[in-house]
Amino acid sequence: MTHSQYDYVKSFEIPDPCLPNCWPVVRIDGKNFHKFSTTHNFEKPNDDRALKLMTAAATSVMDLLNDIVLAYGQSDEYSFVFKKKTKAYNRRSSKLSSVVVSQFSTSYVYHWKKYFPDLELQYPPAFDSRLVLYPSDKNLRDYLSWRQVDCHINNMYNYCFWKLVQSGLTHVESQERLKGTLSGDKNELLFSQFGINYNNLPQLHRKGTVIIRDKERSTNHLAKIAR
Ligand code: DGT
Ligand code: MG
Ligand code: MG
Ligand code: MG
Ligand code: MG
Repeated sequence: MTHSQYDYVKSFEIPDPCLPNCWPVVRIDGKNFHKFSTTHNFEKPNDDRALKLMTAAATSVMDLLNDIVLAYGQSDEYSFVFKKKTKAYNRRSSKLSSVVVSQFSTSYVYHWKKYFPDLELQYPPAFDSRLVLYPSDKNLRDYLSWRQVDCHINNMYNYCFWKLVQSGLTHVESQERLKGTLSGDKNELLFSQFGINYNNLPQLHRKGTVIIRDKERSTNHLAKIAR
């Protein structure tokens, strides 16, 4: 390899390895999906086509990166858990984070037509990504629980909100009606006013999607379960 006067610039690139013995988790999230979901008339509060498209894109990420053992998704986000001892990209954080979000974004666009055959994509969506290291199994479990609780809380609020709007209240009135309500109050509201038993709503909406790699089968076969 030839050396040049420019070689010194390489030293500005700071190493960013993931610590050993930690679970690397990359979370991607749609940029301004408030606008994206409105522009594309996503069904409220959950659009199954959009959720399935997210899962198709996540599956494509897992097909590309064999060291991802599990993914969890809800709303406009997906978390990807790499195995603790992954050597992919020499554990370089920026590489792992960027290849995940890049594959996810292109797959989302690539598969769009399959899930929205009658609706043209209006503009290219963007996703952000971050990598977080979890040092213990408990921390990892708690991380996944945290994302699932977020799914539950938002879903319950959104179900109530859109039911109130459909019943004739304005957005502001619906917000006011829900201000300060606890989970039990929202359950009660759905049941008494709309005859909906929250626990009978689809698990996909209440709990999100888990994708696990099936080790028994070839690495490209992924078993999907909705929890
Ligand atoms: P960000 O992430 O800070 O760039 O901003 P947003 O707008 O993406 O906010 P975020 O990620 O906290 O919330 C997700 C947004 O996406 C939220 O406005 C609801 C919308 N969204 C996600 N999935 C669905 C869906 O299935 N149906 C509808 N109607 N909206 C959805
Ligand atoms: Mg977002
Ligand atoms: Mg946000
Ligand atoms: Mg989000
Ligand atoms: Mg290269």
